[in-house]
Formats: sequence, C-alpha cells, structure tokens
Amino acid sequence: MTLNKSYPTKNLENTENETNKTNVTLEHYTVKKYEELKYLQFDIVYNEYVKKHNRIVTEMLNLSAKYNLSELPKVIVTQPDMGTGYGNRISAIVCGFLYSLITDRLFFIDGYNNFEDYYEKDFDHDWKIVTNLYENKNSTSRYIHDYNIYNDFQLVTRGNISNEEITSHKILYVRTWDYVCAPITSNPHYKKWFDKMIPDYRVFTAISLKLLRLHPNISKQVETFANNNFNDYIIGIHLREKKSPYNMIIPVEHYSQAVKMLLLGMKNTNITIFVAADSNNGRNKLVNSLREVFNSHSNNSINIVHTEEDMDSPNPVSFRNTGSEVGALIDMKLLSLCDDLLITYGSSFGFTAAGWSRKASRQRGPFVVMPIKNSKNDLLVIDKVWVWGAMSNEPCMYLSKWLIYYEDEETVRVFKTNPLWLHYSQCHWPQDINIKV
Ligand SMILES: Nc1nc2c(ncn2[C@@H]2O[C@H](COP(=O)(O)OP(=O)(O)O)[C@@H](O)[C@H]2O)c(=O)[nH]1
Ligand SMILES: [Mg+2]
Repeated sequence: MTLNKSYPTKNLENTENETNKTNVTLEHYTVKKYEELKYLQFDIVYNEYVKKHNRIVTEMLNLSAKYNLSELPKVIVTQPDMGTGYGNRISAIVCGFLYSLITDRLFFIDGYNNFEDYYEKDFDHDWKIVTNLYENKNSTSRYIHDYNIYNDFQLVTRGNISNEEITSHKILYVRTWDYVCAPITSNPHYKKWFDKMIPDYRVFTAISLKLLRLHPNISKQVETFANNNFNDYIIGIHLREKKSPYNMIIPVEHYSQAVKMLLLGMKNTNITIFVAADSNNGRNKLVNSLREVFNSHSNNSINIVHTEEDMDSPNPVSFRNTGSEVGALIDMKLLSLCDDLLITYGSSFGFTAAGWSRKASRQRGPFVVMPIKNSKNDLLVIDKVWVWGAMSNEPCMYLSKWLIYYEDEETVRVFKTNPLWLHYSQCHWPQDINIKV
C-alpha cells in the first residue's frame, strides 16, 4: 500500500492527547473503524505515578545513607522470567504495575536487562538501582505470586492487599508466567478503583499501552512495514507450532479455512493477511496454504504478507524460543494492528497482541484455532476446524483453572462475579486441572 498522504504518521505509541489532532498515529489510522480507546482518568493516574516515582527514587538515591528502615517506601517487585517469551513477561509486568497502583507502592522490575533498548521508559523501574538499600536495611518480603508454586489467589480475588500483615512487608514480589492479576477485577475492595480508572475493565490494554510503548527505532520498523503492506482490512494470523498441547495438532489448512470463514460475505475489499509464526517452516507452510485457498477467491483482492524475521535463529535472551527479541516485538505489534486476529490455542503471544492494542476496543476478542487429535484420518475435514471466538481482548489466565479447582468456595464465587471469568479460563491446557504443581 502506498502511504496515505492524508494520514501522516508519527510515533506509533505516542498516545497522549493525540486523539483530537489531525496528525494521527499509525495505530489511530488503522483503528479508525473502531471507537477510540480513552482512559483519561487512568492517564492522569499514570502521569502522577511517573512523577511520584521519579521524585521518590531521586530522593532515595541522594539520601540513601540517611534512610532508616521505616522510611523506605514499600515496593512491588516484578520478576519476569526472561527465559520465556513476551506473553509471559508482559503479563508479569502488567500485573506488578497494577498491584503497585492499587496498593500505592513503588513499582520495580527485577532482571529485565536493557529494557530501554526495547521500550520507552518514563521512569527508572530497574530494581538494581535500589536493591542494596532494601537489602542493607533487612527489609522483609513476601510473594503474592511465585510461578505455579504459590499464588495468593484468595488475597488477590477478595482480600485487601493493604491489610496489616501485607503492609508489614516492605517488598511484595510478583513472579509469574501468567496474567494472574485478572481476579482482582472481581475484588470488592477495588471495584470503585476500576470503575473510575478503567471503566471498561480493559486493564491489560490500559496499562500495557502506557508502560510498554515500543522504542522509536522499533516502532519505526512497524510503521514502515504497515505502511508498505497493510490494506483496508487486515487479518492477522499467529501460528505457534513448537508448543503442542498434549500432542494435539493444528493443521495449517485449518487457519486458511478459518480465514475463509472471516471473509464470508465480504466483497470488493482490499484485504491483507499478515502471517507471524514461530518457525520459518510453519510460516512458509501457512503462506502456501493460504495462497492455495485464496488463489481463486474473486470477491476481494488478497495480499499475504509477513516480515523477513529468521525464525530459525536462536534467541540469546529467551532461550526457549527462536527469532530475535526485536523481531518478536515487531511481529506482535503488527498483529495488534490487525482488524481481526486468528491465533493459536495454548499460546499467549497472540492474546498479548490482542490486548496490547488500541484495537482492543473492538467488541470481540481474537479467534482461537483449537487443536485436534493427531489422528491419521480426516484431518482436513472442514467440520473438524474448531475455532473459538474469545469474548475479550484481555489475555487469558491459565492459572484460573487452578483457582477454580483448588481455592475455597468463597474465593471461587467472587472470582466468578466477573463475567470475564469464562474468558480467562478458556485458554491453555484443558486437562491441567487434575495436576497440582
Ligand atoms: N518474531 C516472532 N517470534 C515469535 C512468534 N511466535 C513465537 N515467537 C517467539 O516465541 C516466544 C513465545 O513466547 P510467548 O509470547 O510467551 O508465547 P507462548 O509461549 O506461545 O505462550 C516469543 O516471545 C517470541 O520470542 C512469531 O510469530 N514471531
Ligand atoms: Mg511463553
């Protein structure tokens, strides 16, 4: 696509007060079909937090010798697992920041090296800069979440995170691979806060669009790709083949069939299908399958595109995955710009893209292509293409199954007062409910 001159682009994520200006960002351009997402109240809270953080941290660093333990500010320390992918890490960061706002604690991230190479940074949240101060004063700490080993879901779902016991700890750690803060949106203690700050309860979107704005060098690459390739209607597909839940599989042809379904009734539209995948082979297979299916499709012009990221190259940071860190952010951001998303069951990459987006205002979530039994028979029969339409663009929460299964009745009841509980618990590993880790 040639650059549309009436929509000059500038910083992709520079969101503040942008909505009323003529010069709109790329996200605004591609989002124009949807209601604008505005979190005016949340933006104020965020900006105030940034000021407060910068002021207090400067003071702490200047006066560190003079601080006694009781004066040290209380903190939330998020520990994303850098060996895992963005879906895991971004969820951990968003949850930690949400807790810090709600409990009026300072927010830090532990172990995300070179964060500023990937994102714009409004305040220094590197735990390294103040760790010594806390360690020297023998601060006590407590985990709210510790991967799958420990999660205080009773506290998060219906407790008061500022109660006496919790407040006695200077440090609260959030160590997770999951969007574990989701149940707090059911918590009666915080209902008023959400009603005021994020009235549509798109918590992940409100926070991630502020806290995780791409570095200009990266957003420039996203903009260039989108300007050159995206047409009037964009369908994004995320294919994840390297994770296969319970040896179940998803033939690539099922994605093509699902796209066909999305295009039903669409005529005379210039369509782009943007493909992102976790391997070169997967991406090629999917592109070929799409070409086969849409070669003869006459109602619309269809352009199938992808970035040139080498998905077979090792990732030095996220050792469990391949492809570069920057390449992953670019693919994820491009997915987030798409009008419709078709993602892979059991992968948080696509869900994170759906939520980390102004387009999260659309009233439907991504379509999730489900796996099927790896049987030799009838794999490609159309009635076996299982696609589930998510009801929200918030990430899912695989641990919600643990919550529902293992927590006390009242905690489960309160969790289910949020209608999105169904959404949160529809993803990842259906059988895990029987496995206690
Ligand atoms: N560039 C790129 N990287 C991907 C893609 N899919 C997976 N990856 C890589 O694999 C990681 C997957 O981790 P994550 O986002 O946690 O998703 P999940 O592990 O599937 O739930 C990402 O962070 C990327 O490093 C893709 O479509 N494009
Ligand atoms: Mg992952």
